[in-house]
Formats: sequence, C-alpha cells, structure tokens
Amino acid sequence: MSYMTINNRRVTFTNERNVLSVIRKSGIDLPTFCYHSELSTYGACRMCVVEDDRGKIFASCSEVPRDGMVIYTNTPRLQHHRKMIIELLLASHCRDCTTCAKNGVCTLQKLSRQLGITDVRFENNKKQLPKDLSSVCVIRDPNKCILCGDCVRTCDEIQGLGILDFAFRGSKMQVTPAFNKDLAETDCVGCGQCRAVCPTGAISIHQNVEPVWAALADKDTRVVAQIAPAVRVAVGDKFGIKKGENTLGRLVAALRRIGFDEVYDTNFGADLTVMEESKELVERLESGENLPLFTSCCPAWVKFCENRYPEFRSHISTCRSPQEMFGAVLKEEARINEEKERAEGREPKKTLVVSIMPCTAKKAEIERPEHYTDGVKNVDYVLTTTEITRMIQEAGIDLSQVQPEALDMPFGLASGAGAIFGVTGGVTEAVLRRLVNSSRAEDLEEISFSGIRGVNGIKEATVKLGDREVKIAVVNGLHSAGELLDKMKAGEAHYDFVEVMACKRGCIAGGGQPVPIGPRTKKARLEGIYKIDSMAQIKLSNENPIIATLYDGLLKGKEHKLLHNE
Ligand code: HC0
Ligand code: SF4
Repeated sequence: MSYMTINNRRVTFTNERNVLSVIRKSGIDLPTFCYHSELSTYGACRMCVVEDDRGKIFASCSEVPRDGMVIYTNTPRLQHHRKMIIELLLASHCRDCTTCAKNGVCTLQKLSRQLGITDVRFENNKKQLPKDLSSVCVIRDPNKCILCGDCVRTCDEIQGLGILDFAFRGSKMQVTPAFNKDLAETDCVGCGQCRAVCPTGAISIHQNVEPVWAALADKDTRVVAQIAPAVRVAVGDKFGIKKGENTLGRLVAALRRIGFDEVYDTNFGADLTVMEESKELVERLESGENLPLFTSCCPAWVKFCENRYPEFRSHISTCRSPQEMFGAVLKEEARINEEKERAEGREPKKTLVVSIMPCTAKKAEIERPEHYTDGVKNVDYVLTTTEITRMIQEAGIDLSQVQPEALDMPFGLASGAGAIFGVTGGVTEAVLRRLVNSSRAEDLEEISFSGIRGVNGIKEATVKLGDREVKIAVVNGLHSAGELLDKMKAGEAHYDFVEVMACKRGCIAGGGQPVPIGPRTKKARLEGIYKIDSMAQIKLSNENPIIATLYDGLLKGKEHKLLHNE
C-alpha cells in the first residue's frame, strides 16, 4: 500500500488508475466533463487539474499515482483556472438553459453554479448550426456540444460503432457523424449511450410526451401502460428515493393519477418471451439449425447484427421482444372486446398502448414493420424513464409522497424470471430456469452461479440440459458483441445460445434512464433488480398462472402471429 498527501491529509492507495480516483476515494468530488471510469482517459477538459508542492499544475485524470505525492485540489490558481474554463465554454455555448432538455441535470450548468459564475465576459460569435432531428431515438444539438468527446469514446469503445467523431479544426471543431450525415442515415443503433454520458444538452432523448398527454385527455381513448423491468429501480432517482429501490407501486399510483386507464407489467411480457424463446432453443438444439440462437429483445443489438453481421441474421430469435409480445396481446384483447361492444350496439373506445422503458432504442423498435400485427401497431408510444419522470413532475406529483398501489390484473402478475430481464444475463437465466424447470433453491443457485451473472463484457457458461451440454455466451456492450461474432466467424468460438444486450450491465443503464448513471448507481439498480427476484414468490415464467390461462384462451392458435416475427 502507498500513500499521498491530499490537502494536508494522508491518503492511502493501492492500484487506483489515476490520481483523480485517489482524490475521489478520499471524499473530494473533483469536477470533470470528460472522465468516465469505463472509458479511456482523454484529459481534454482540464477541470480535474491539481497543484503539487512545487507549484506544478496537471490534470489528475492523466497522472499515475505515485508514493509520497503531495497535492492540493483547490488553490486560488486552480480556482481561477477552472472558472476560466467554464467561462470560455459558456462563451461559445447556446445558453437557452430554461428550455434545454438537460436543464437541471447538465454538468455545465451545475459547475457554473458551483463555481459561482454569474457573468460571461466573452461574446458568442459562433454560427448556430441546425439540430439533427432525424433519429426517433435521440436528438443531436451541435450548439450545445462542449467537445468533451464522451459520446465519441462511448460509441467507439463500448459500442464498437464509431458513428460520432471529431471533424474540422480550431473554433470550427464539431462532433458529428462522418460526412456530416444525419444520424438516421448512419449505422446508429439508437441505444442512447451517447446521451447517457453527454454532460450537456448536445445529445438528448427524442421525446414523445406531448402525444401521450393528448391521448390521456381524450375521453374516447383507453390508454394502457406497460412498465419495463429496469424502470422501477431508476424512476425514483429524481424524487430523492434511495438509488435502486423498487418504486413500482408508487409509479403505478402516479400513472393512474395522471390518467392512465390500466397499468401492467412488461415483466409479464418477459414471462411470455421465456416460454417462446425456450421452446425455440429446444427446437434448434434438436434440429441443429441456426445455432447459436441469438436473443432478440434488445433492438439496438438486433440492428447492430443486421447492419454489421448480416450473415448471422438467421440466428436471431423469431420471438418478438417482451414489450412487443405484450403489446400484440393487449391489442388483440382490445380488438376482441371492441367487436363485442360493436355487436351490442355500442361504440368502443380506441386502445393506445404506451410502454414505459429505460431505452431509447425501443422507440425505433415499435416503428419496425414486423412489429405491426394485421396492420395495427403493437405499441403506440415509448416513453423513457426520463420522460415519465417529466410527466409526473409536470402533474405536480412527488413520487416519494405517493402511496404505492398494485398493478392491474390479469397482466400485473409476473415471475422473478421476468424481473431479471433488466440486467445482463437475466434473459439467459430466465430461459434456463424454465428449461431446468425446478424452483428448488439449489437448482436456482446452480444456474445463477454458472457464470452468467456479473459485469464482464463476455461471460461464458456450460449448462447441462438433460444429457446435453449447452454452451452459452452472455454479452453486454456491442463492442464485446463484435468481438464474439468475429471469433465465431473465424471458427474460434462455438455456442448454442447467445444473449446480447447493447448497454453495459443491461437495461438498468439504458439510454433513457435518469442521469448521471455512475458506477454506484448501476450497482444499486443491479442489486435492486436481483432483490425483486429474490422477493418474488414465483421464480419460473412457466409457473406464472396467468401465462397458462393466456395460452389456453386468447393465445390459442395465435401464438405465432402474436408472439413471433417472420
Ligand atoms: Fe429491457 Fe426488455 S429487459 S429489453 O432492457 O427482453 O427497454 O427493462 O423492457 O422488451 O422485459 C428495455 C428493460 C425491457 C423488453 C423486457 C427484454
Ligand atoms: Fe435498450 Fe436494454 Fe438494449 Fe440498452 S440493453 S439498447 S436499454 S434494450
């Protein structure tokens, strides 16, 4: 163990990556725009500068900690330096904070306030550039970009896509897709991870709040909500609720208060997916065709595979994602009820399905032609956790003060297997539970300890199903997915089942979740999801009684039409 002196206090360190990590570990939150522990160090923003005992100033993110170092984090020179950086950034920034999508969660705004900047001495002569509104997932506003490069490195290093990069020089420098194309014209998969790390309003969520308010106000429309697994452990963030706490009951109550007619659980849709995907796996294992089976529930992954590895397309499961399966079931139920009402001479209400999701890519998923059934859209709108937070706040509701309420029945009952879809490895674990078909604690534990849990980019496991050994890979992050597919192409890796979620750690860190999403937040949300599972009385999707009722009733003869893509 080594030590350094920070602001006259002795601090020990072991294998911290840089001086900044040691400073943060000692309880001092040095500001940065461009440092993220999961990305390479860029050292561009210089906000994390420190001064040593010889008066040398350096960026703490780019300095390896050395035994005996003496550093100061808040000297007058450093204060001056940081204020100057903020002033210069603000000078070339479009400062319409009050109407900005990131108002209240913008790091530039926060640091301006924290450092007491009340005036900007320099004028903004920069030409205002048009916003890129082409993507249904995210919006890019180049006028708010501070060139920290967080989005560039996330898109390249975590997602292996490299859609965004620096272009032009000097004061004309911009972050943009190649050849200044619109995002919609690129291979962007809509995961929104660029938005999750963007410290300002340069990348924000494409919002669908207004049409949902209009539907809620329309007496002739029945508005049905479904809530995704990962939303419940994040929606409390902006209401002072403990990170990772399951806030589902409060969210249900709030949705009713703002006018939703029925509120259901996407975890139920996940139970349906488990039933279909496990059947498909068994069929493919028996026929030996199109192995490995790839999961299909993450639309960013599906698009990545289609764009970059089209030769593997036939491996993607034909199962619709949980939100789409559930949307199709809800619309079918509505269609049957509408027919009955018409036969009785009444004019039925129109049904609108709104998914509350952690994910920006889900906004693109619902637009895909295969997610229409008989010409009807399965899901009408996707609202991210961030958008539903805004609606709840707009309605003047404090989620922390709301009395929790239960979901509506029959689709408000889900298993623990459905809940764990929200984290990496969850889909695999749920499918294995169904195939092992045992809720004995030892069997459940054996699955969870097989190697499919954890945060590594690629996890591997071999599980015995009957007398067959099934080889599994669980991937999170598309860069890791690319690595795995390259190995498979080269014949260096062979699997039977591959789960891919585009976001690191899965949907809990989706691009539509409340920001910031630091390591502690991710950990709390992950633990929150596993806690929901451990508290669930029903652990297996096939033991959910509503699932059996549905297969015997509404789904009979329509399984393929409602639950699968061609
Ligand atoms: Fe996910 Fe899902 S787990 S993708 O991350 O499979 O968005 O939470 O809703 O559909 O269930 C997102 C989360 C979902 C779907 C489910 C899956
Ligand atoms: Fe969306 Fe989840 Fe995929 Fe991220 S991992 S893109 S949140 S579905």
